Order: sequence, then C-alpha cells, then structure tokens
Amino acid sequence: MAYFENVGKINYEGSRSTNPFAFKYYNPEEKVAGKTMEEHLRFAMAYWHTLTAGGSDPFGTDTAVRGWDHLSGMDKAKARVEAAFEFMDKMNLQYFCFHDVDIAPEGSSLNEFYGNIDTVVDLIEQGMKTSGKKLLWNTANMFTNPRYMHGAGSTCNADVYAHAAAQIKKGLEVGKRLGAENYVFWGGREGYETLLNTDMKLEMDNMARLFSMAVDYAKEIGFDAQFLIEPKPKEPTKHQYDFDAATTISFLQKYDLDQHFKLNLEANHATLAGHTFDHELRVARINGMLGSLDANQGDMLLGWDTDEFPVNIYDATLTLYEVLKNDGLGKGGINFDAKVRRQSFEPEDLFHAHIAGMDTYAKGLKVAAKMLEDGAFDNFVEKRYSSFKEGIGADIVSGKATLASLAEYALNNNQPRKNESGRQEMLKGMLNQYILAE
Ligand code: XLS
Ligand code: CA
Ligand code: CA
Repeated sequence: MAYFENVGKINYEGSRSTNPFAFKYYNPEEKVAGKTMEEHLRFAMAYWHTLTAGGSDPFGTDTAVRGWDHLSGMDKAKARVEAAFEFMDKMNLQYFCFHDVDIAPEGSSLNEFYGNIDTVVDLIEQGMKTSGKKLLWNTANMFTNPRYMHGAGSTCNADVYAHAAAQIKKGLEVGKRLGAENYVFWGGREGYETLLNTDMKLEMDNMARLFSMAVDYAKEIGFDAQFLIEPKPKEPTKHQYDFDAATTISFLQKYDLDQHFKLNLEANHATLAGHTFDHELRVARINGMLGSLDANQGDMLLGWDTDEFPVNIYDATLTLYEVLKNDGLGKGGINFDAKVRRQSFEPEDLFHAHIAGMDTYAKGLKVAAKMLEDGAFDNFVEKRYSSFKEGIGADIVSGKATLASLAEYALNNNQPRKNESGRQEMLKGMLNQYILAE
C-alpha cells in the first residue's frame, strides 16, 4: 500500500522550476569538486521526526495526519517501515537513522522489547535489501522512558544503568546486522538539575565506563561502525555533560576514548550552546573529530531546540566549507534531524521540508566549493598569519623560542611590525558575492 500516494518521485528540475515537488539545486549526479552531490552529501531521513512523531508540543497533542494513524502497536510499527522505504525512494534519500524506540514499541518488558525490535529489524533488513538504502546510524533512546528520569549512564540507580547497557548492547547488535556506518550516543538526560543532589565525578566516570563497555562489545561482535557522541548543552536536562564539541572532546581525551569516537554535530545544539554551527565543525575538524551532521536550524526568536528544516543558505555555505576542508565526512552523512511545523500536518509537507533542506545544502555545497577553488579566503588567512612563517614567528612555531629569548627580542625590537586590519566587513561582502553569484 502507498502512504504517500499524492506524491511521485522527486527529480531535479533546475533553479527555474516552479514545481514544488522538484529539486531546484540538488542534482545527485552533478559533480562538484571531483565528487557527485550524492557522494558529498549522504543525506539521511530521521525516522523519529518523519515517521514516529506527530507534532505534539508541551501545549497540544499530535496534529499530523498519516496513513498509519488508524493502526497501533506492532501493526503501526510495521506500517511505518513500509512508509519509510516509500518515502526514501520518492525523496531520493539513500540513508536513514533511528532510535530503537522509533522502530518498535517497548512493550511491557525488556524481553518483549528485544522481540519487537527483532521482528521490525527483519522487515527493515528486507527493505534495505530490495531498495539498496543504507543505515547511516542507529542509537538507543535512553531519555524518554520514565526510568531514565535521573539519567542513563549518569543515573544514581545502578539497575537503570544496567537497563541502559542492555539497550546499547541490543543497539550494537542491530547496527551490526543492518550494516550501520555509525552508532550514535546522545545524552539527553546525562547531566544534572542541581549540584545539591549530584555526585558529578561519579556520574561522569560512569558515563565513560558505559562508553568503554560499548567499545569493547562492538569489538567483540565485530561491529566496525564509527562511534559518535552528539553534544548538546541543555534540554531536557538543565546542564548536560556533553555541552559542546570542545567539552565533549576533552571528556573523550580524559577517559582515553578519543581514538574510538568522533562527533555528530547538530546545528540547533550549536546555537543552544551559544555557538554557530561552523564554530562547532571547526572545533571538531581541527581535532580530527568531525564525524557526522544533524542538519536543522533553530529560530533566532525562540530559545529552544525547534529542529526546523535548514533553509539558511548562508549557514549552509559555511557548514559545507568546513566539510570540504575536512575532505568530507568519511562514514558520516547529513541527517535531517528536523521536523515539519505543527501546522504543516499533511504528508506532502514532509516532502516540501526535505526538498527545501536538500536544496539548501546542495546550494551551500556549490558555493563553498567555489570559495575553496578560488582560495580567496584561504589566501587572506595565510597572509594574516605570515609573521609566523619566518624569523621570530617561525621560532615560536617550531618551539625554539623561550620566554627569555622572546623578551630579549622584544627589548631589542625598535621597529615592531604594525598591526593590519582584519577586514571582516570586506570578507563578509565577498561571501555574499559568492552566495549571490554561484
Ligand atoms: C535531540 C537529539 C536526538 C539525537 C539522537 O535533541 O538531537 O534526536 O540526535 O538521540
Ligand atoms: Ca540530533
Ligand atoms: Ca535537536
């Protein structure tokens, strides 16, 4: 049965097309900087937003109208699998991502949950075989169920910790079976509300222990996915331990886990942390930790995680600039962790949303590639730091300089170099020129 019968396959028609069900910029076969757009962008559908969620918010219930609404339990879960493959096929998405609870009902025991997962994973595996679609990543939802009120890896309750471990174990087995390219950990409840009741050190040590166990188990079963941690500063917990890229990297380094993990960065989480998305990508990139992206955007006027589809070309350009500088995302991809607005309740809206997101990133890719090809920004940066290429600057960089040798140099330096303008406004004008011209 078709769940999206009003919509056919979405094709590329070019920037002059007025067909709302066509790509204007995303042309999968088009080559940009030596690779096709499809190879660069590796777009993924987020199962939870596209199939499982229904538009509820803290003030109102679901609004979405979907072809599986009349079903419940496992019948609904099975219908969603069919809908997922129909949607990915029509939308030309090659990858998808899910949490365990997105695909299967938890039932009344862990054992029943395992059984439900197995049944649905059989169907997903079948769908992947016939369609060629791939699993970018899966993860365990350790934040929705009330048992996780105090956290999962950071809980004060050892039995809850064990339950979290059981979910991760199953998640790794499912990931292996479906050939997941990555496995994600997002710690929505890994943090605290008040230090008055919190042993922060034990909580963080325990989280690291859980990650180590996961690394060991993946090795044991021969699951070679890239492990990813997804930083977010707050929401639902007031203060989350994986606050941002820099905090997460130092956590991984402290516990000797950095060689096993990279980061899954989300745009809206970056802005909640008071950063731009490209800042987070840059921090990850220069530390060799840029793994994968959750593409979305927040709203300047709202202070929470609105998970809107990304439509901002300016941000997309700067994001793709970092991705290209990283020589791509390796096993990672671009997952639309984004939801249609509550008022966009019809199935067609899911298509409009993904088209807008994919076109935005495609256009951003083309602009960023041109910026890199011309090297104008790179040349400016190179020149800006040229004083570190020779003389005293080169001594600093090579490690030859000491405080004493620098002091001696400064004392004898009668004609210090003059500072030069950072030319920020000129550079931003240039960026606009690239966006408007390309
Ligand atoms: C929530 C997170 C979550 C992760 C996966 O804000 O973005 O959806 O991506 O658990
Ligand atoms: Ca996310
Ligand atoms: Ca989010």
